[in-house]
Amino acid sequence: MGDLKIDTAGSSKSDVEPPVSAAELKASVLAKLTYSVGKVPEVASPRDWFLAVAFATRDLIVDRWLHSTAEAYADGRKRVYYLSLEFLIGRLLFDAMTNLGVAETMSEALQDLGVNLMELRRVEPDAALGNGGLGRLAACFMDSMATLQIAAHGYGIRYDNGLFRQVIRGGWQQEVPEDWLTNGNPWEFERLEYTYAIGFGGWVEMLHGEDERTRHIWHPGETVEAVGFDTPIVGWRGRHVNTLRLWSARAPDPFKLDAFNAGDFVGAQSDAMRAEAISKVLYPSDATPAGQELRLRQEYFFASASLLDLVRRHIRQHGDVRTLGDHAAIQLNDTHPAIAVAELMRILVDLNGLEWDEAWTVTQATFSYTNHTLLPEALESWPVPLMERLLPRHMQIIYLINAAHLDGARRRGFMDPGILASISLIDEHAGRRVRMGNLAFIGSHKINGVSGLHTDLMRKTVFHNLNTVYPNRIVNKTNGITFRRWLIECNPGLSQIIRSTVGEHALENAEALKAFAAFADDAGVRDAVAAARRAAKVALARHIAVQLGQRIDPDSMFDVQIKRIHEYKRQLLNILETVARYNAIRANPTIDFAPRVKIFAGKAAASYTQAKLIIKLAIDVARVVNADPTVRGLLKVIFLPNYNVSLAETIIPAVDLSEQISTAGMEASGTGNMKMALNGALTIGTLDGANVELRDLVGDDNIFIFGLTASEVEAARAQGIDATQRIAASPALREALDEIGSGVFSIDDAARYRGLVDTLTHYDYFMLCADFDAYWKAQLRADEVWRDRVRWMRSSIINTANVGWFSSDRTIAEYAKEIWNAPFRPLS
Ligand code: 26V
Repeated sequence: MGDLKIDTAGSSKSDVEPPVSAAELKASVLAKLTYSVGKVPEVASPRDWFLAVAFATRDLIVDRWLHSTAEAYADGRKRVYYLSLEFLIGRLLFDAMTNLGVAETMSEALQDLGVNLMELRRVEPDAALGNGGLGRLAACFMDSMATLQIAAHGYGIRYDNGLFRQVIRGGWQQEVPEDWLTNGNPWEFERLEYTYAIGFGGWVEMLHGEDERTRHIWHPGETVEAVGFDTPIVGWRGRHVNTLRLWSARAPDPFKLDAFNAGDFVGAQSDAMRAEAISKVLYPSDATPAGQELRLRQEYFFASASLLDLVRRHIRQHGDVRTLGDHAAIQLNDTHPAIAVAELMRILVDLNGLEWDEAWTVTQATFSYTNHTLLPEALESWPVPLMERLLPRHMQIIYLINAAHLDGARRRGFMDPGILASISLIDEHAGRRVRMGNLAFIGSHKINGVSGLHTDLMRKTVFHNLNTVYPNRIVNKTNGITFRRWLIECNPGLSQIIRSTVGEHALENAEALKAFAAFADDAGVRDAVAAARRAAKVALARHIAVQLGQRIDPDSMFDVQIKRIHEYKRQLLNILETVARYNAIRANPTIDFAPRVKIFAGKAAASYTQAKLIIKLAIDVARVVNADPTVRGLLKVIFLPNYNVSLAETIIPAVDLSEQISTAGMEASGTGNMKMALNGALTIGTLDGANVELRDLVGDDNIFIFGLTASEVEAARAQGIDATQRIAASPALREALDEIGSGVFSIDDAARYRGLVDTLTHYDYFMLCADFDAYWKAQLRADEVWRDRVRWMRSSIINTANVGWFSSDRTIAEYAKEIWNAPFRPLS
């Protein structure tokens, strides 16, 4: 299968079309400004210009898009459907222009009009339809699938409001709704023709026909319409364009006219509001039963609409629903779309009349599932009563799937009630619940983890028994990132150096980046890389000055931890080290620490109190450290608010030291680690997630690895997680904890962190105390290497050169070959 390639030689749009000129682009932008935005240049605002440029860019995409769509129909190549509740895309303008290869020409065209493209870029709001790693991975995969010319469709929800905006008030995180659609979205096309009726509730009728078969007819009590909105996703050099189809919820009746006429204006619209709430907001709080129900409604809404749409496409093209698995692969991005397994069975059996066994074969051949976390609190399950009420037919189908699954296991000799209980789709422990992970697993032919270690742990822990009953279904697909956004677009300086040393092809085919390692010993290249890094650091320093009014020295080491705030990611360990460093600097006037700026950014889930307290602590520590003259420029602490894709693009090229310090065994992969290493940062990290592969790629000399391994964490937890003795044995840790706990950093509320310190002392589940000394020593090693500028820059270049394997093009090629059996065109 690996060699199955699409022969599109000569038919790629960019190979046959002449490149567009600056004069043509200028004319196109002006025409868009006039006829689509309705403005003249003299009065056009930056937003008007943004829209005009986006529309002009979109025109360059549309022909290629139609061409790609027609080509996929014509050659009948297998299609890939990526189902994800999250697509964390960020901005599209510069990304589309770069992939099309028109960024420079456009910049020239705009200069003529007195418009600066680099400033215009920043006018676009981020499409923040995701929480973090999982959603960003989906966006990187969309880019790589288009680049490898896979006939892929992304399916998700068009949230009116994406991830909240984080504002810091008095040092505390507050969540503000984010409104990316307020000023219109130039990239999307509403497809009213692709509207599906999605049912909820109601009852199931059984019809006994003459052929001895019982037919089931679901009569939903409520119907919501799913309306498709398409965004084109442009691959490298515009050779192929795929579609991201996001569903928006619409009520069949906008309001009840009789109620409205009777003066009940609010009541007249209440049904519509309930229906439309489905696509209102990303990840509503699931702390309440109502919130939980909305989340399940979101999951079924988008899974059903996507399946109805892709089955319609399949039948139109291939005639027979039985061949679905030959022509379509559906990837479930985590368990969020797992209800699709039951929905496809319903579509096949109830709507298309297939026999149960036949339908199950099609279902398993079509689906595969990616697991993204082992954290027990993140493993989805739904109360049976809720499922019965909201999706009565699906609950019946789940029981039938479960019966066949457990019978099959018994027939194959698995009689142990403990094993059978653990592989069942129904968890009987805490009230009866449907386990979505088990449903996704047994409905799929392949299940994958997202790094070598994570996949190993999946086999040993959550899916241990399922892996015994269904061996060889679990495979590893280590995550990747798109080098288009995360190198070429965000780091033009480094990209230019790679172009002029290794050649343009190193930016196309990531494997060719390896040749850059030879330049680690070239003083001229090292100086050039150092200069590009400094420019990126100056740009970040400027951003920080504007945002926070803080001045930082671009010649300091930028020591950066950017990611969601979570206890297992251990921002708190980093803060403890910061406090210990602060103490050491004050206690020792001649200490030879490298001057550092510690930079933190990340959002805490709205209901995650402990994570919010950690943000507050980082900001409290920053206030004290930054105001203390005895620090002598050796330490600054910055918390940058509202971390998002665009802020990441500004920060990442400026990172010297990348903090990847999760408790071993807990971070499934991480992808920020890959982005920062690619941009030349050295990593300080544990042997967790894809850090393991990162160390293998760059070598021990070019990374600072420390701390307990995953198996050591397991053993240490078994010994007990009281850290009293460990703290007593580590003076630096003890002092830091005493200060934090006694209010040195919170004189306005001395008790603020007492509980936090108590927990660390007696319930050190995340092994902060256990790893503190090792982390401290690793940080001292980083100081030492930093002082040797040649050595640091050598390592930096080797990091960039050796992480080509982390390209999501490699990841997607592996999925295509080993999971989807789908053709693709490798980059040459
Ligand atoms: C979800 C939740 C939801 C409820 C409360 C706690 C909690 C904690 C973690 C999660 C994570 C959900 C899945 C996820 O985003 N996983 C991330 O996936 C990335 C892409 O594979 C991977 O790089 C990250 O390591 C992994 O955390």
